[in-house]
Amino acid sequence: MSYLQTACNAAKLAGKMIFSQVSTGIIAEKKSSNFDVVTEIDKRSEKMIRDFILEAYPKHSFLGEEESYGAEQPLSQVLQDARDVPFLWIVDPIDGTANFIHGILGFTVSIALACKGELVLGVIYDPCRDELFYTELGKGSFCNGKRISISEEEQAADCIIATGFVSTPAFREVNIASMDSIGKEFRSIRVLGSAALHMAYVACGRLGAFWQYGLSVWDIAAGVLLVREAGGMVTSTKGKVYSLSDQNIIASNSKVHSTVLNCL
Ligand code: 2AM
Ligand code: CA
Repeated sequence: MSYLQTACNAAKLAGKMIFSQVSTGIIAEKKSSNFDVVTEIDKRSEKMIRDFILEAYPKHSFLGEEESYGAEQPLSQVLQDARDVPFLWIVDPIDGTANFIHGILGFTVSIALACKGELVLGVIYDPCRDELFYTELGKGSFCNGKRISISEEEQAADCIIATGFVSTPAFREVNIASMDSIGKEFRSIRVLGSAALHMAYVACGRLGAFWQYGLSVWDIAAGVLLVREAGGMVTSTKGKVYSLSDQNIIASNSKVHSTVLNCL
């Protein structure tokens, strides 16, 4: 089985399990604060994906949001060392955990593979619409077997842009502040609750752009390659080419990128 097929199968397996658990009374556990929550389903999903991938490739490295890092090394170190790691799987077992907890249908599974620090594969599965987005470096982006590409709109006023709020108060504040200027330029703003879903929607042209402060690598790694391979652009909010340790990002159809950049 190819790496891509393995990632797609793992994402679908976990995604269907998550979807079967919506509104079944799953309890949220607090992580760092009331805003930062996790459920047993996040952990079950991560274990399913980790077992699936590591069974196929026992020598590969695995970085998951919930349980697979942090014990020995801080995340910043893991990302700094990533350029020496031949195969690093970067996994968000549920992106949009808050939606999942509240019974709102907006969550995804996100799986990326980085080889020596370079993103080579990305899969985002939305079990709510049964949409499987996937890409490989140099091969374009796809959704459910069809090639996808970014929107052709040149003007921000013709595009919908999305954003989101992480659990860290300082990042929320700066994100909210930036909505004022962005809201004046774009047709409308959406907050769907999953950064990975936003990235997938930029890649397939439903959104013209997405920006957010305070993200982690597992939220966006798959989406970064998906957007790039669909013809779009991903940078930090300072306009630098995305690197795995960037937390503040803009993803767009390229044409409206500078408008977002100038608003921040
Ligand atoms: P999560 O559901 O996996 O927590 C919501 O706007 C988006 O921000 C989701 O992708 C959510 O991922 C992410 N998010 C929320 N809190 C975060 C945090 N403290 N660090 C990184 N990403 C976060
Ligand atoms: Ca996440």
